[in-house]
Amino acid sequence: NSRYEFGEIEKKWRNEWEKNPINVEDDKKPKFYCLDMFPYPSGTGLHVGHWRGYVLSDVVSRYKVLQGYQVLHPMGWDAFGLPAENFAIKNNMHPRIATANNITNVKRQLHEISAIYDWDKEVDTTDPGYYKWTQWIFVQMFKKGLAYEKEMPLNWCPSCKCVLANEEAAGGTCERCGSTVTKRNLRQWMLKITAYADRLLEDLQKLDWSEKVKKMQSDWIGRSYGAEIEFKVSGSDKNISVYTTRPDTLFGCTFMVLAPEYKGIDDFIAPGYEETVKKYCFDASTKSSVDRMTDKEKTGVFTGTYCVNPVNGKEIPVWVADYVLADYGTGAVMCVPAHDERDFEFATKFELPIVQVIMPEGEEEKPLTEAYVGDGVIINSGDWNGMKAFEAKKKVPHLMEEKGIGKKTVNYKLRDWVFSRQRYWGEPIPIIHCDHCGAVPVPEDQLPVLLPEVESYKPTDTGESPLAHIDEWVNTTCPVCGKPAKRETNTMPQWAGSSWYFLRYVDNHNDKQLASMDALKKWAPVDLYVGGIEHAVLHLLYARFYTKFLYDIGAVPFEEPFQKLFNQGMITKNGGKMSKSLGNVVSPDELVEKYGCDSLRMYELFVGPPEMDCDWDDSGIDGVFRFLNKIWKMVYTYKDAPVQASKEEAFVCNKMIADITSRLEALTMNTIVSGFMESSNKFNEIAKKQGGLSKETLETVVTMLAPFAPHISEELWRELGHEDSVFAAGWPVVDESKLVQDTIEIAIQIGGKLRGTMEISSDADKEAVLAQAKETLGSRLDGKEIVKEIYVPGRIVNLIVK
Ligand code: ANZ
Ligand code: ZN
Repeated sequence: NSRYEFGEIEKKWRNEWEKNPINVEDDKKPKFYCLDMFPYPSGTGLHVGHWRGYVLSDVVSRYKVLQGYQVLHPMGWDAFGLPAENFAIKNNMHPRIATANNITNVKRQLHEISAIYDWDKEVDTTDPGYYKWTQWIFVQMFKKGLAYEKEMPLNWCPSCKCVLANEEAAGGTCERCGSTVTKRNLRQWMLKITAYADRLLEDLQKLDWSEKVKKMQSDWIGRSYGAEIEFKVSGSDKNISVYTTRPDTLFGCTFMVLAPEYKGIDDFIAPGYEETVKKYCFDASTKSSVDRMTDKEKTGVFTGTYCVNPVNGKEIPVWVADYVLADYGTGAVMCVPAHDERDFEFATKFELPIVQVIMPEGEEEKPLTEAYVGDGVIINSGDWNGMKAFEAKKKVPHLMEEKGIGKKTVNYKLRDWVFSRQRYWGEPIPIIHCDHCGAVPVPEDQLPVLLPEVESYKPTDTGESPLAHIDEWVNTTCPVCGKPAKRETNTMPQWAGSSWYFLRYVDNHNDKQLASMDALKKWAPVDLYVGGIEHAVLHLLYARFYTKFLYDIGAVPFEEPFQKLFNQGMITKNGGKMSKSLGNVVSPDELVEKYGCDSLRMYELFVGPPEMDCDWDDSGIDGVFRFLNKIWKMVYTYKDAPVQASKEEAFVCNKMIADITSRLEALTMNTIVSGFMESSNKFNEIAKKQGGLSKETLETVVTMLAPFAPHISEELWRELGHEDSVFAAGWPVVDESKLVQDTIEIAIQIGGKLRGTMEISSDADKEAVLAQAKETLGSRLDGKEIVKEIYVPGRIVNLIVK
């Protein structure tokens, strides 16, 4: 059969690989753990954008198999969460059933991609055998004091009726439904991720991740060094402590601002100011924190109180303004309008004094039209005058410490993780509330706490989950004292299950441990993690936190889960996101039907640099399809009458091995597809010249194509006379000697006088030799006109000039 019947071929080999897997566990081989971010099994299935990452990781997995690795390439389902629950509420279908249907469909699609997933390793976060361990981890955190309860004003989505983590409320709107987020006071479970802030920051250095993602994480953690300085309140024995990263500007502090929620603010409101200040504070509480920080016009009110700048004894007014946040630093700011943009705006609006204390070196003092935030020398600061600002920054905190009015401090932007949700479709938090014993963890031998059946999945307006209505589930006995007690009715956020799933794959059937040490040591950590950049701060930070915690309690033998991270760009349609609501989703199903899985796989890689966003255009797949047809024809044309490889053929073939291997290592997949296209054109030219191709060349092309287009490669490999799979062939290795082209040395003369020498390929023609000779001479030819060019083949170039 000499026609490329992709449909038949793909079906045949997929069946064969299912019977005889190409990737088998074999501890004599080195391991490679290649992980995809597992999908949420949505009702719409996968689109070509999802496939981009899955194809890339599958290509790497197959490449590693060819290189002789045992590869772990698992897949699973991040299946708790809101969409299934919202669907359940709308259609009154149990989320478990809707989720199971979706999984079936997405799994079918994944089969069609022919990724070498080991389905025996599948995990599903909603499976009790899985979430038992999600709950177990929570209990361990509780025992170590890392899970705790707190009453706090939280981001509340009035439409999802649910608390949101800061990460889910970025921009002041709900990440899922877009509603404006408000604040509400509720009891919550928190995870103390801040206890790991330093390690999460410092260990970033050890990781082979893009600088972009590392920076996003370090900005999110936001460690800054500064000082806390005490200001005495005039006419009172109280102090107000401020956090500043610029203690060098202390002489320029001309007023102070407190956050509206500042604890004990009432003590600092002078008689007659109560009404205006309290009204201002109330209004601020209804604004989102993002609005507060980004509002153009600064607002604020004077409290009537003054405090004393500790370095110059001057009295400065205390204001309240909502651009200062209560939960950062101390909630109070020493304002230096000359050197801070927000303070400058505020001082300008309310006509507060502006005193410059840092001056760019060598300049004269003149009135400021904006805050000067640069470096310089200290002025207007008593004893400190003449010091460099950066030196003062280091010295002042010590000075403050000596005088007993301050100390060096570190601050973080990172906050503890709000870990409870008032929803049904999540892992129950394994805690029992007892009037006598307080919050008690469910004993480990009673895990998992199963998610009970409910009548209605709707969350309630009281801020409780639907579980709160199931009396027979809620009422239980205290595991410590045996008296009546109540179960916690909050569930965990969707991030819980995805924070450790990569650990479970290595030993997913284990019912004694989340995974055995042996299995973890054998496979983990992950060698390559592929997924979208939208997870840069949420999932990827949580997963690192969980892993570090599990390392600390001896459950996991390493501290960082993902050695190398690759973030693929998004696939867009006419520049916009693909989404069901926009009706522009390209499903892989029809393309597979029309061109085959191999063409679609290669086209997914060909669309552009894999780390960049790319616009999808169906028509481009045709070119890839034609390329595969050409390969098919090339093999069929030359396979039965192989010739000895010429020097040129061997050169092109080894160059291809070298280029494609290095591009694969660098994951520049799009250039590989074009590289294949180029080499195959060259091979066809060479074949015409010499009347055929060598068997080595044909085998090399087919083997190297196998990770990308596995089915056609397997078929052609057998056509080349092999009994076993192409994936057992071994990855081709470059023969460096074939890459050395013979060169000769040629003398270059001007007017018969030796002016240099050059190396050039022995088969270069006269034209090429003369061109390189002129290039070598370079400026020596400036202003000269060449009147005659003489070439003594293989020996001398002589240029006669005027
Ligand atoms: C005086 C000063 C002078 C400041 C100057 C800056 C520039 P980072 O680097 O992000 O940590 N600040 C402190 N607590 C705050 C709060 N709760 N809400 C809003 N702003 C607050 O920022 C630290 C700086 O942000 C601190 O240093 C403080 O202003 C302000 F020329 O103190 B600075
Ligand atoms: Zn008790």
